[in-house]
Amino acid sequence: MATTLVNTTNEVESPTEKQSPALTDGFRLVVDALKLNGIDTIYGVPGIPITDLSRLAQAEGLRFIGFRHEQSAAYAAAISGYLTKKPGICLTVSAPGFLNGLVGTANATTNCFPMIQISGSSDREIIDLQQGDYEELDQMNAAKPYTKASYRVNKPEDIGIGIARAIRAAASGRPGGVYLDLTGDVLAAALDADAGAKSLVQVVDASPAQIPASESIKRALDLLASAQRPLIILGKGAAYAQADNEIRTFVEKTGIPFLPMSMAKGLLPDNHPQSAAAARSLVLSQADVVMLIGARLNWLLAHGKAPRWSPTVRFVQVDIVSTEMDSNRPIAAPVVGDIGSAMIAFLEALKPGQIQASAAWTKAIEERKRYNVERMSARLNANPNPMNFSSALRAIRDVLAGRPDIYVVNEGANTLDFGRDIIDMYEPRKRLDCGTWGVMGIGMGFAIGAAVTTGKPVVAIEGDSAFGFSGMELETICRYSLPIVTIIFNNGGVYRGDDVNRSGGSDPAPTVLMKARYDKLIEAYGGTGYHVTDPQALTKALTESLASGKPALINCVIDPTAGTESGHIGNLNPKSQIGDARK
Ligand code: ADP
Ligand code: TZD
Repeated sequence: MATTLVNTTNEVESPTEKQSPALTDGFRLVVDALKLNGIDTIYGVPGIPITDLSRLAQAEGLRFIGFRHEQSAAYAAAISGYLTKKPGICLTVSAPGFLNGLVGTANATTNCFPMIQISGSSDREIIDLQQGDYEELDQMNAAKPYTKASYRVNKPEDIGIGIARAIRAAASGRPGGVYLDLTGDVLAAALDADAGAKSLVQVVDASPAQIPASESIKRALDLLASAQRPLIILGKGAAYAQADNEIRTFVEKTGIPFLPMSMAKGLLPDNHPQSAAAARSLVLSQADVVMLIGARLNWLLAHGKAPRWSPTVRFVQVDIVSTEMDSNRPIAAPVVGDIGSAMIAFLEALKPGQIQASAAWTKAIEERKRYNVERMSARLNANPNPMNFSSALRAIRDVLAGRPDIYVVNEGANTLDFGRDIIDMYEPRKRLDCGTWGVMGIGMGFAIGAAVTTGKPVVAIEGDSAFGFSGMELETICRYSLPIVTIIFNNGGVYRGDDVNRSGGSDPAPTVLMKARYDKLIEAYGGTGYHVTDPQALTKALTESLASGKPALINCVIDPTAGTESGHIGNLNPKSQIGDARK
């Protein structure tokens, strides 16, 4: 796309005369608007009509991270938004590229991560009359059901306001994925440079504090004070809020045991004495008052219902969205506001000694923790040959224990479930995983997003099936020389690798994959590959690759019979009412 910046008149001007107006265009206005709002990175895949936009962004000092598939680019943008509270930006081409990215944007909406997918789109007149344009799709309307907001810019002078609206929609209130459609015409259109500069909008306070009502704070504290067996559940909304000190002070001042949801692990360290993670079933079923901080009562918490929960449990819920209250169970003490403001208000209103966890409750939890840890330790310390999930994760856990700065990405079924339980986290927002949808394919995108955003090393612990969804991004990792170590738990299948074709035919069973040498893949891109079959070799490979700070992949061979169907959520598979559906 040629973009010329020329004077529009041929008149000769004297030096004292006003210069004829310089022009700008849509491409430049987009880059200027992003820069004005402090955005420094774009994740995307170039092509018609946004190739020049990616080039110009790079020329103007933005970092452009080019992916092999838009879905991973969107995951990277989303996790960057989660880590920074500033919307991550994903740039896609029209129709198929847009749809590829939309999965990641929808996942951001579901997980409450702020991101903006900006996509070029084809000729509006042709799209609207369905006359068959190149990559024709009514993208703005397609995006609506999956995003927090979906906008289209039709005039270059609206680019500034369009980007401002997108930023505010993504970051304010409950964060989410936002779609911004930029037509090819708008990108190419020229505008007087002064008018263009004036049209830009710098968003003031994109995510304003939302102070909860003081009555709601008092009601919640009174309820907690009346509890015999109180519990605090920390969700990824609490991690996102970056109110780490206030949350920790409240937990410690009240002495209430806490349970972190998977991405809230590390908000308080996993070895904190008040952590009830190792007594999860006990505390969920016996707590009489539960304070939810940035966690929804969705499937991940069994909807707050019996038998996992006490039928008489009462809830305090701290959330920025009022309609989250009473979603599954009645909420006795709703606290609607942002978690940072709410925790400050709680600490101000809390009277010394007002809330104390009873000694009997704390003792019961301690005893159950000890019992469960002992029971687990036998499995964890065993050395089966071939390795299983536990013995491999033990080796990884021990290396990572000395490196709390490292980001851990984790996906798979068993790899996820065992990984969550075995790998302790010591710092907030360091664990990034499949989240609310339990989606496979976030691995490489999250790893790249975390490494690019923070400059810190990342270890991605991946099921072999999970890895396959975004495996080509190894090339992206190597191209940008990112400090990412990918560990593949290779049991040769989805869940496990030993299923059989029930027809007796020669095709592999639906869940079976090749026990491939994934370490060779990264070697094709100049990274370092390791092939390990025992915990000692895994320890050595991980230690070595972290020390190198370079891209590496560890093909970690585990027992094909290790693992259970769907990991810990096998109960969600529909069971036929007329017998075994597999035959
Ligand atoms: P988890 O999966 O860890 O249980 P969820 O994603 O279900 O967590 O819940 C996160 C909740 O946090 C959402 O309901 C969201 O509205 C809320 N949330 C996100 N950011 C904030 C914030 N800054 N203040 C208050 N609530 C927030
Ligand atoms: N597709 C998408 C996008 N998300 C999904 N969650 C699935 C398919 C279904 N699925 C799971 O829920 S887990 C999983 C799939 C395909 C892979 C499990 O195998 P794995 O992990 O090798 O990644 P384990 O550790 O061997 O169980």
